Amino acid sequence: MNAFAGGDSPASVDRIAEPWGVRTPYASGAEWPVRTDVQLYPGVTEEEVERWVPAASLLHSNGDAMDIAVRDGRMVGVRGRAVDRVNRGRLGPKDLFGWQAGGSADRLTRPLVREGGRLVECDWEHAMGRLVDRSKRLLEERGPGSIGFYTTGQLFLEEYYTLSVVARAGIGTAHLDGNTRLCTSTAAEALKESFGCDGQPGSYTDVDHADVIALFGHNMAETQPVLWMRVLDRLEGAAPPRLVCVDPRPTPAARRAAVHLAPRAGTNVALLNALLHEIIRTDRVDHDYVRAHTVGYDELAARVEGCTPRWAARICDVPATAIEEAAELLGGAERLLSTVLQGVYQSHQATAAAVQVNNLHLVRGMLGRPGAGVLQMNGQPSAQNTRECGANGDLPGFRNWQNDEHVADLARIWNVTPQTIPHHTPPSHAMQMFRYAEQGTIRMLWITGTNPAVSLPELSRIRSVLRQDRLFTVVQDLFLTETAQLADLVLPAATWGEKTGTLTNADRTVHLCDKAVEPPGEARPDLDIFLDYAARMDFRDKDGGLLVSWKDAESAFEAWKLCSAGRPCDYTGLSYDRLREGSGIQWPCTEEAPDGTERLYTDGITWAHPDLCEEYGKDLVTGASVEPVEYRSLNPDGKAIVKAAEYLPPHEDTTPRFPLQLTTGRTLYHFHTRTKTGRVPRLDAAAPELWAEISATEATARELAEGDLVEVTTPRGAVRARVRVTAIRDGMVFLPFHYGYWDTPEGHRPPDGTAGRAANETTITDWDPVSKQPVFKTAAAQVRLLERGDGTPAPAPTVTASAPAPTPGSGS
Ligand SMILES: Nc1nc2c(c(=O)[nH]1)N[C@H]1C(S)=C(S)[C@@H](COP(=O)(O)OP(=O)(O)OC[C@H]3O[C@@H](n4cnc5c(=O)[nH]c(N)nc54)[C@H](O)[C@@H]3O)O[C@H]1N2
Ligand SMILES: Nc1nc2c(c(=O)[nH]1)N[C@H]1C(S)=C(S)[C@@H](COP(=O)(O)OP(=O)(O)OC[C@H]3O[C@@H](n4cnc5c(=O)[nH]c(N)nc54)[C@H](O)[C@@H]3O)O[C@H]1N2
Ligand SMILES: [Mo]
Repeated sequence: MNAFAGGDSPASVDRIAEPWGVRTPYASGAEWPVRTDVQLYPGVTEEEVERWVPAASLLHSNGDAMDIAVRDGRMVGVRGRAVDRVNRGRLGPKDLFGWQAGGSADRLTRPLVREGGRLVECDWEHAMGRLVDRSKRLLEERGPGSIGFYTTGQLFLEEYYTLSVVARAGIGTAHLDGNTRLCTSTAAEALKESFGCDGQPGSYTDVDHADVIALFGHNMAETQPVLWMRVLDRLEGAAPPRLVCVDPRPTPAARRAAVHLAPRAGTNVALLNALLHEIIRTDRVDHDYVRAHTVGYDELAARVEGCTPRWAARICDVPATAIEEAAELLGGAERLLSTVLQGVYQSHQATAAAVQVNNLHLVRGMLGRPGAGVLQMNGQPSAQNTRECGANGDLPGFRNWQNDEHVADLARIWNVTPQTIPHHTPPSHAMQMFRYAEQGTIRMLWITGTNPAVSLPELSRIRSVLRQDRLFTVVQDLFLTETAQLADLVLPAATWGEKTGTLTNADRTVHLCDKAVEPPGEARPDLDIFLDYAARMDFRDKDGGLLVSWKDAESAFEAWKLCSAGRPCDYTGLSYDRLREGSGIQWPCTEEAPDGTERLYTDGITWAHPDLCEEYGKDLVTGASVEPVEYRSLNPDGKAIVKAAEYLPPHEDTTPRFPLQLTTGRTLYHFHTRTKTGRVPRLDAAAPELWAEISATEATARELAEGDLVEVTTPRGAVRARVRVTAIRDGMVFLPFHYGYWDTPEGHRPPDGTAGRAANETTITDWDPVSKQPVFKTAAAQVRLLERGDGTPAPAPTVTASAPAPTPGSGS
């Protein structure tokens, strides 16, 4: 299947067995030392590489810069870029090996169209003809609201911006969203709620300075391994930081933490309210900062007054003393860095909890200086760009759809009338778009760079939505994924290394990825496909000129710069040439700040003013929008908003029939639905099959042992998996969500209703009322034995959160 059965280049350690590599310790405030990681195709030496082509990782949001090694027109390896601010040469296991997926023999090389029930090859002329015919017919018969676009966090900025113009001003539909809805819509929402606008306040260099680092629902070691290397190097150096880790699983960070809190899933708000209670009770509040830069503090103080550690201990099922210890660390920190990810964003009360982390920083005045920062993390490599460009439902440039002046400004840039841009209702979110498709309002759904038949909740429902005859489903991907198999039209895309474009990581660092090799067969860059579509649809501006006037990635980037000018994500000081100079550069980057901007809010809050803000905010419990007048009277001077929230119990709680909390997530070696990492032999072998994690207590109670085959069932469906006994909290079962069906024999696919192997067969159709992010982390499940194991351990990694539980008496 794949030409690369690749081993490691001899000089380096085995980065599958030792994922974080060797330590380069450094002291607080010092510069993180360089360590250059290289992985070349076996037998190829660095001298034999013909060209090194600049890129950054496309398998997570850390933005690790690297150069792609090319020989004889093929990728033969990667090397971390030593001069880059993000990784200083380091790469994680997925980056060291993941590039091999592009060369897979089963890449899509020609468009496919459904004829008589089967997908058959066709040429581009025919494929684009079908797409354009269907679009025009729907526009005529049913209007723009019958067309929806569901995109991703894995294309390039230039592609999102083009798609955004096409969908908003070309088609004129409100139905444009990304899978970023499943990923970081809560990050964006939490930033809007607290600071009036999206945009990461902190910087990765805060790791170099922090004295306390708190991780909230973030398995950093596995999901941003290079950022974790930075933390590890601090832990080994002088004046190391102390870690607080909030995660029900024994993640590598939990094992290194001064305080590890392992709460019941879905109770983050209770825990955070208790932490805030303690900080206020012990008066660790920066009153000057609160007075100068915030509104809403008194409501917060009143809200958390009764939220004692004892109160939270009962809800979260963690010792009250541990909550006090954590509060002591957070309250005593001089330079506090917090990171937040899916254990918050995909859990119950997602936005409410993420906002409480912002509150922690606001009340302690921990923002805008070295080491004091909050990282509302991203997940996907270019999720930040999906948001900036408005391919996530918002308007490009973090413009406010409820502010007529913002809409008029965008209309001016696009040279269309403001009425062309849908802005009279809130932009549709992905879960709603699938509902519209289910009900028949949306009749064409163009899916780019995402695999919803594995990644959305309640898969039997998603399959039936996508299978409908009346819905014209277009899938643009590299492979014949589970989703592509249900499509009416499949467009073969080029990817990373085969096309040019930029992407922006979680700390606002922009990198350029240059084209290194030719795409296979007739596969085309996503940008070319969108441009071709715009040309064939003949989208025009209000004076009859071309709506989309750019021709390639660089001219698309230049067009975006104009759209970003004067907004928080200002790119006007950047260019492709500048991005080829060495390190990535953080936005805003302007004439006044030509080297970019390390931290936001160094001098107060800048984008929360009623005239500037991206959103007026929402009720944290109901999600109801705050009216513009209300916002104006609450926050006339544009300060940060300290927003309190009360704890509410999770929607789906355990019952005698479904006694365990089900949570789902990731492992170090795989990316999402494994379309890339599952095709790379060394990554595949590191975690080849689904497993289910439970604690020793739960295993004993059910007479289960490591390696037994079980069925994990919820009211939606079931999966079969081997048991891994770990130090996960009692009362819980964890499933990685990576395992779909593309590489299983036909007979192993789940006819709906029977057990499969995709975790989302079991998850619930439910979302956070504020960010509309699906709840993948809290459901109730039952685990029962299907077949005894033969003593072979579960196919789960052993150096990660999935490590086998220490056996009693082993002393570890
Ligand atoms: N190896 C790898 N890296 C990746 C990815 C990948 O697929 N594989 N994907 C990228 C993407 S798109 C994303 S979004 C990120 C996600 O990165 P993370 O958010 O770090 O990963 P997850 O495994 O989804 O969830 C993190 C942790 O949340 C915990 N958790 C579950 N429920 C709760 C809860 O109620 N409260 C708390 N406090 N914690 C809880 C879980 O135990 C889990 O360890 O990773 C990115 N990086
Ligand atoms: N149960 C559960 N479900 C989850 C999560 C969870 O923690 N638990 N996490 C959620 C999160 S955070 C995320 S981000 C989603 C991820 O879910 P998806 O986005 O659906 O997963 P991927 O496998 O990354 O799918 C990306 C697709 O894009 C294709 N692709 C890659 N590069 C390109 C390109 O350049 N062009 C085009 N056109 N296609 C390309 C890949 O082949 C792949 O099919 O899953 C979500 N679902
Ligand atoms: Mo994600």
